[in-house]
Amino acid sequence: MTPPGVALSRPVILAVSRLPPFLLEPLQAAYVVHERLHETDPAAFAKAASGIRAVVGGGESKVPRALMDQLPALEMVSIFGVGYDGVDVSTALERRIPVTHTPGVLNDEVADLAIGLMLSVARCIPQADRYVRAGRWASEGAMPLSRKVSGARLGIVGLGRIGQAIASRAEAFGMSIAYTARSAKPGVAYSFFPTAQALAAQVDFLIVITPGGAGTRHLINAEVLQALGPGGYLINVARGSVVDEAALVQALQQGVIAGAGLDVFEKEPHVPEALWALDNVVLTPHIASGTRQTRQAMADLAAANLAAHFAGRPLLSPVPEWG
Ligand code: NAP
Ligand code: 8YV
Repeated sequence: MTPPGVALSRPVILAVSRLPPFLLEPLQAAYVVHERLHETDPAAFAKAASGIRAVVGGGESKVPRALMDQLPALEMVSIFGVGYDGVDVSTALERRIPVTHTPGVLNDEVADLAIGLMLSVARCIPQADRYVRAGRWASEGAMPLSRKVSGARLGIVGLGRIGQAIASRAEAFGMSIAYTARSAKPGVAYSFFPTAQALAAQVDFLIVITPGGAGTRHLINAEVLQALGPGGYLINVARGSVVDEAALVQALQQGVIAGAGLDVFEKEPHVPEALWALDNVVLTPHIASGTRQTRQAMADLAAANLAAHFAGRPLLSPVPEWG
């Protein structure tokens, strides 16, 4: 058993989101972990706050200035995810608090789901499943025909780590690939378009995989959807904030685009009921990295960043703003 004195000397950390047991348990062995105390028990949080030295949370976590201001001893933020748009990085940088994330280890998984959503919505796989279960095959006969994916034109919004993993999968489907990003990528053979709208006008499928946050808010708006057109499909595996959800609902309802595959939403876990009602959309609850294997790899990296910090070793994967 750990002697009480040793237990007291463990660094105190705050988990700002619900963590899986394979991350929470190793953290509890090394640290005193307050699980979402700031939300569940503000009075206890007020007492504990001055001793909290690190914050840990998933990619959707909110770590605003208001929270950091209550944590005078905060030394680092470790995000269990690659996206960190919920973290006020400028405040962290001002206070010389490093922020780490988990890039790379989830590329395959997120790319797989992007392709899965594209196939699902184009080939109507969930709709077909519902058709069989409802007995409609027997009573109504064959389903309406769907849309071919192989050989079609794919546009990728954000050709970073995950965007490139999506592109290499799409190559195997014989798709022609084009992309937009903040800048053209040297040495990349895919066609570059300077805006999402110009890209959308040239493709059948538009997959969005940029970071969230102020720089990409509503990058996919009514004009982009108009450019994608009545034969086009939108897939969003980035962040809900990147797509103007009200404009998307309207575009789907009015046939401005053909369909959408969505893993992320503006107000998670709330998905507009207007989307539930539409048969030309496939909806998943932010599961793109959600396999046991990949979440374990993310957990290991998030924990290793914390361990490196408290051992005075270099961080494994600080966010790019950290330099
Ligand atoms: P990354 O390597 O940093 O790539 C991001 C790409 O987005 C880069 O090509 C970047 O362009 C582009 N981009 C950034 N701002 C843009 C803008 N304003 N307009 C157009 N393109 C822009 O990131 P990653 O590892 O691929 O991850 C991307 C994002 O996916 C994460 O930040 C996260 O939000 C999301 N994600 C979601 C899930 C999920 O569960 N659904 C899982 C993992 C990740 P430049 O190269 O020109 O800078
Ligand atoms: C996870 C994510 O859902 O990596 C990201 O940015 O959004 C996802 O991988 C999340 O990090 C787990 O909480």
